[in-house]
Amino acid sequence: MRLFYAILLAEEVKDALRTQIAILDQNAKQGDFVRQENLHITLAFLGETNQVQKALQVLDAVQAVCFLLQVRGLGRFQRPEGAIYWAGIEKNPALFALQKQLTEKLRNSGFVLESRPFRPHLTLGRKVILEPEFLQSDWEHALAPVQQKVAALYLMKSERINGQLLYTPIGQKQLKEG
Ligand code: 2AM
Repeated sequence: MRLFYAILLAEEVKDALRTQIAILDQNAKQGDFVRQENLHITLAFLGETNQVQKALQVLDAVQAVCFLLQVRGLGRFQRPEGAIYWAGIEKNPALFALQKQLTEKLRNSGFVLESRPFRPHLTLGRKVILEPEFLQSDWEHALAPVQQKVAALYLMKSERINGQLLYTPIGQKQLKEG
């Protein structure tokens, strides 16, 4: 099973991002855009593993308090096959602490994780090539900051069904009220 740990988004945040994805989509020659229900922030990526019970135990062992998260800013990473477009996350010590705790627990349980630094983001589209006349800088300023409460962490299963990515929560850890 292909697994990752994620924070899921409030409807209000997803609505704001859907508008920005639609603008890109309407102006794209090419692109794989993230469907609204798939928008998420990854905290740790396990990839293909059969250690599902252990992954659920780690999720259950996480102890954290609910916190606020602000989505702010839009940007892109240029890639040879087309750009990755993303929405940014405002600097957030609680989010970094949660990611650190989770990845430490995973490593202590024997999972091997990538060692690249945590750069929280929301991927909006991949392999995107826009029409040359599209005003990139206008789009990058188009998102009003939106915030949400983070009250749970999820273990997600990732599948490709008929060419379409499907993410399903298979475990949920409620965070404590602060
Ligand atoms: P991305 O949005 O930046 O591509 C499911 O694939 C989730 O895991 C995505 O949020 C993806 O991030 C993240 N992820 C992190 N490392 C990954 C990797 N090596 N391969 C695929 N997805 C990865």
